[in-house]
Amino acid sequence: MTTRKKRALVTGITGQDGSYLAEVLIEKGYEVHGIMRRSSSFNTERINHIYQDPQEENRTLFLHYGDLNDASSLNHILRVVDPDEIYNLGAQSHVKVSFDTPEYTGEVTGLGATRLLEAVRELHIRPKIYQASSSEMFGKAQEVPQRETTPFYPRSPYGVAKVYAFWMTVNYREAYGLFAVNGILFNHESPRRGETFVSRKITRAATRIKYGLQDKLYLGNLDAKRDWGYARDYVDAMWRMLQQPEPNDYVIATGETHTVREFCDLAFARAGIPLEWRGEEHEEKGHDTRNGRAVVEIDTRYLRPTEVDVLLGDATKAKEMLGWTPTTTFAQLVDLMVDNDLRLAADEADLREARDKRAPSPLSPQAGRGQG
Ligand code: NDP
Ligand code: GDR
Repeated sequence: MTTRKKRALVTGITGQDGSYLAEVLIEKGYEVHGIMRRSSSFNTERINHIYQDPQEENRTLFLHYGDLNDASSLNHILRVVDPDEIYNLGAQSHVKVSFDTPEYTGEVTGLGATRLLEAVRELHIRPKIYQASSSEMFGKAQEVPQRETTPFYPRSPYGVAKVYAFWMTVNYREAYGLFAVNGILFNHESPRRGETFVSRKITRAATRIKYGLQDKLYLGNLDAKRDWGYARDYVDAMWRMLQQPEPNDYVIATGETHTVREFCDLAFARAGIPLEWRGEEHEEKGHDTRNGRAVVEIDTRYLRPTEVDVLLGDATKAKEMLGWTPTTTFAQLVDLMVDNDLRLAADEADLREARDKRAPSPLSPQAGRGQG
């Protein structure tokens, strides 16, 4: 008799965390099923390296079209897959964008969790469920550092939606005895981070500026402080939470906090551009000390109507109960992101040069050369 592989269902598999989690679960011998949205352009870039054709035998990765806004698709996928573990990572996850799309964010990030929990209840299946909760729930932090018992005070439609999903997860655990847990994860980054989150926006810009592909980086609040960890470490914590004998909620964080300005300092220095800050408030600029050129400026469009000024997590409970600790320091995280983006920028510069050589455009520096 062949034993069934453990089956995991991951919403948000095409995102940063989903892609790392899928890798980890496949390595552990799971059969991984991911829910992806239909998109007019490819949205599988982060999982292309583990993609397996439907024609392949002994597949370990299966993708299903579905949407957290579509309960019927969730019901159908759950019935077909019958997972042992569900990781609900799908979300409209951008805090600033949530101010522009509050209702949609509530639908996906908040009600999406309910649709999933309710589908599990209605189908009478008993998978273990992980809900991707967030340090944004602490918002205007009522205590420093923040731990599992710190009261929530969300400061954005995203944060409010996550608080709702958090309590729905607790409620389904208590009301129906589901093994449902919340991982309250602080910011975690990687070379796969979306390019509009501040960490990746900085590392992409610093490296593109280095190669002359971009002149400046425009940012919002340089004083915001975040507890930044490495996404690979954090998906391991998600898995550990579902291997426990009892469901519980855990904070996952590094216990260090740094400003956006410090992130810039390290990233630009790693890219070979030492920065010096001059000016006050919105006129503050980061100058390249080698030539005095301003390479970082503030654009008030990136400020948020209500900001989360400082986040700092205490992951003692995760350390004691899950044996989890972060393996990557802040400086190592910045370095590995910059090193990745230096390679991307170098490739982009090479491509641009080759293209300009083939067909000099009227705007390219080569245009007009050799014409007499
Ligand atoms: P990403 O934004 O990188 O990924 C979000 C994923 O959700 C993508 O796969 C996206 O699909 C998918 N998605 C968006 N809308 C829907 C929808 N309507 N139906 C189904 N799927 C949808 O986020 P991260 O990987 O960084 O984060 C994973 C989860 O963890 C999110 O819930 C986030 O809110 C939460 N979180 C993240 C933290 C972090 O620092 N990264 C910290 C704490 C919590 P597509 O690729 O098509 O856009
Ligand atoms: P955050 O991440 O809001 O913490 O949410 P983000 O990287 O967007 O912002 C971090 C801090 O940097 C400040 N900031 C800027 N942010 C962006 N995006 N762009 C800018 O130009 C900029 N300038 C300054 C922000 O104001 C903020 O203070 C992330 C998401 O992954 C959530 O889904 C997750 O729940 C939380 O982390 C924990």
